[in-house]
Amino acid sequence: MYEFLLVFLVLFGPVYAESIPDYQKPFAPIFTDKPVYSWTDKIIISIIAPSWNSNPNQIDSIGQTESHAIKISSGDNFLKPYRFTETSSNSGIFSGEVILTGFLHDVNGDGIFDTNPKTIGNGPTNGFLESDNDDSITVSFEFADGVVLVESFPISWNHGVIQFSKDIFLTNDPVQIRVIDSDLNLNPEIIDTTTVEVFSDSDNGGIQVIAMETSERSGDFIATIQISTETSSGNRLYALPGDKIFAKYDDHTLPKPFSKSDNQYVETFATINSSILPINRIQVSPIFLSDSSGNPITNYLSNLQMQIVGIVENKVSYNQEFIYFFQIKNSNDSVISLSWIQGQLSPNQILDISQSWIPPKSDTYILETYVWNSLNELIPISPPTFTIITVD
Ligand SMILES: [Ca+2]
Ligand SMILES: [Ca+2]
Ligand SMILES: [Ca+2]
Ligand SMILES: [Ca+2]
Repeated sequence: MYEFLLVFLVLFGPVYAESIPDYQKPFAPIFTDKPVYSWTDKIIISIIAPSWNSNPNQIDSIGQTESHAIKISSGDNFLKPYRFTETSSNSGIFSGEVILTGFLHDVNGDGIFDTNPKTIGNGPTNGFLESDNDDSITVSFEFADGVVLVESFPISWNHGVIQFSKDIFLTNDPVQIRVIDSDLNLNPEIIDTTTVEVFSDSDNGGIQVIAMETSERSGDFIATIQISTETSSGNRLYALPGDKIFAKYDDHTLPKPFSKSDNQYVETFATINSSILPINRIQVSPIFLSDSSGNPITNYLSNLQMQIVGIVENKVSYNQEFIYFFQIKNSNDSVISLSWIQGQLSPNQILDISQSWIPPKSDTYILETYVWNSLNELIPISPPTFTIITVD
């Protein structure tokens, strides 16, 4: 029927406007811009009703009279009559918008309702309609006497999703966090916000950041933070290389079979890496040998105490734990001494490390140094050094 009418319209133009609807086969050309809506979205509805295009040179409207009313309803709440206007003077397509206002509900668990439910408006774009979380919206239009077109479409809450923009961030990367939950698009005409908790292995308390909706109706929220290797504040989260960082928010708008009062944390994580490779995080200088007063010595004698002195420099901008090993081998390649010093370096700190040693006899010795991050992980954080000395 509809295809036939279109052909007719092309051939005879406005004559079509005079045609009488087929009461026996009413088509139901009511369309919406989305198949499913969240509880506080905007609904854009179109009705194709060429027979109501009574003047091809002017914008006609439908639905505002009681006899041929448009009714938009959700549960017990409804708007009627509701006026739709023609999309252009000769389109025969009529459209209207309604903003769903949900019901009284606290979406973030702070004890304060975040919605403003109301049902008011007469069209074409000023309507507000209260709606439940798992209602359906019904649009009806009495398009000819006794012929009512009806279309329904569902409302549903959604499981939220939270994401970091990458799996691994370097300490100097911006960190983007995204929340996708169209239930948090509480007002489809403004940019909404939502709060996200972000924390790390090094700072379990973490920070709270505001994520901004990417457009008025997107239900897609983005926040950007920086990593700090010193302290958390504002949009900076304290995290060290090797840490996991976490982002979460509490979804108080869960689809069935959850109930209205249920809530569930939605969480994700990423890993922080230093932009400096582990092997370059501490710089060591070659060792030198001194007497007990710290004066360098050049002649090495057996049974005389000397100090082996190394220098470490922290090359990263955060505190670093380290273990510095001295290992001494004799000319048979046997380890005759192993000792270590454990400590922490503040950002860019330079430190002398010294260990006393008494060569047991005349020989050629190899003095080796190693720097690791910890006894548990054994990650080298500087290259080893090797120094050969001959003791008389
Ligand atoms: Ca018209
Ligand atoms: Ca609230
Ligand atoms: Ca919005
Ligand atoms: Ca939700």
